[in-house]
Amino acid sequence: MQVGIVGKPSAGKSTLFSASTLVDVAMASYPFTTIEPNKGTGFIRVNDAGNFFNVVSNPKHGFLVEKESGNIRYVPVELIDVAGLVPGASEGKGLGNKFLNDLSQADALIHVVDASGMTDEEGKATSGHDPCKDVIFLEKEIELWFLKIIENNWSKFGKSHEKEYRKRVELLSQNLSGVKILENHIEKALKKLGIEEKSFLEWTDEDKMNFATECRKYSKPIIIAANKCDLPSAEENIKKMKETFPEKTIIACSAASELALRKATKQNILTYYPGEKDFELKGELNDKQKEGLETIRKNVLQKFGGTGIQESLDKTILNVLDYIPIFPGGVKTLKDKNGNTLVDCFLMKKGSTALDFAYMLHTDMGDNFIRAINVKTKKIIGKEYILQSGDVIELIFNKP
Ligand SMILES: Nc1nc2c(ncn2[C@@H]2O[C@H](COP(=O)(O)OP(=O)(O)OP(=O)(O)O)[C@@H](O)[C@H]2O)c(=O)[nH]1
Ligand SMILES: [Mg+2]
Repeated sequence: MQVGIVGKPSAGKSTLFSASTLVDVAMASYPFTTIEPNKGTGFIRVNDAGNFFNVVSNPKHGFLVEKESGNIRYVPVELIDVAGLVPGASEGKGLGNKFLNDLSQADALIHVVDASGMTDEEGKATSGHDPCKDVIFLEKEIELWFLKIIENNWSKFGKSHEKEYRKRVELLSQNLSGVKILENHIEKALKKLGIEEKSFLEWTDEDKMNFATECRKYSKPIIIAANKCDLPSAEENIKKMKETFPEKTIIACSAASELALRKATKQNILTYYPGEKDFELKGELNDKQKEGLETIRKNVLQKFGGTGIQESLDKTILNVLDYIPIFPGGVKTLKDKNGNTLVDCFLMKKGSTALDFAYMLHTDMGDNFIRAINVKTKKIIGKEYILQSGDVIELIFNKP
């Protein structure tokens, strides 16, 4: 699973990326600081299954934060930070298509918007820019990119009178799999537009554009990180964005604040867990450091209930993509052969079954599945059992 970080130049994409991954990357106030994409690992927060059993887990990937209210598990997800996108990118403006191709494998996008209105549509310093415009243009550019791919290949199958629905889905899927538009996305889009029965010859230009738009919604769903909320001009703009786009997920964010807190944690001058509403100072701090951190506390954490960065990642995976955490474990023991507890946590699409889980772990486990056990309830479950968030599952299968 991969999450793409997108937006116009200077919106704060690389700052958000660096805050989430602690990878050092170039960040600066001039447009097109990033050219080659940055890849790294971020983490989403889930309730650790060890809490149910009163044990402390030892994650093999990610990490655990022990808290009285319940331990929190940070599960890794791949992030990609790409070059800035300007209006006309799908026609080659700015860094154009190169940038777009870097996003091909993303399953969802975090759109970083400069909510302060202090940068224009090309990322240059200004004041009073309306960030609502950025929300619209970015989605349009991605949809135009998809439209271009559809149109480029249209001559290959667009003349065909293909009568069979399944064949048409297959052709479209071959056409669009390179940008991870899958068959189920295509089928949903066709159904939504009511053009399942139309042969390709009957498709109008409008059908093609609408189809690209629907494919974008299903294959690259977007949440909006309304960034730079630490700046005074952002508050009013964020309110306006939420009013203008009530159907969108819009989260007030300060990537710069999150980065400062994460760096200070690394330097051991404070205790802060990503996603928390507060931090604790420790060690020797000079006045300037103290003042900077107190400003973050007052202007961001207290005002918005956090920096929004962790929330953006969590919501992308858990709400927008609808994934749930599933833990392999056993009724006899939750430990692996090295004595470590609940070492793995996998993210599975809501609606996945016990059999899907077996296949995800190993083809042999799926092929030789006998039954499974819900370790929390100790009940036997069949292959059709629909997994629930936080389930601990023991698989019983014939050894091949
Ligand atoms: N005040 C404030 N400034 C921020 C925030 N996030 C990023 N910035 C600043 O915005 C500028 C651009 O940040 P980058 O992270 O380089 O932006 P980008 O979107 O990656 O830009 P390109 O790579 O050029 O597309 C830098 O000067 C950052 O310090 C924030 O939350 N608050
Ligand atoms: Mg950048």
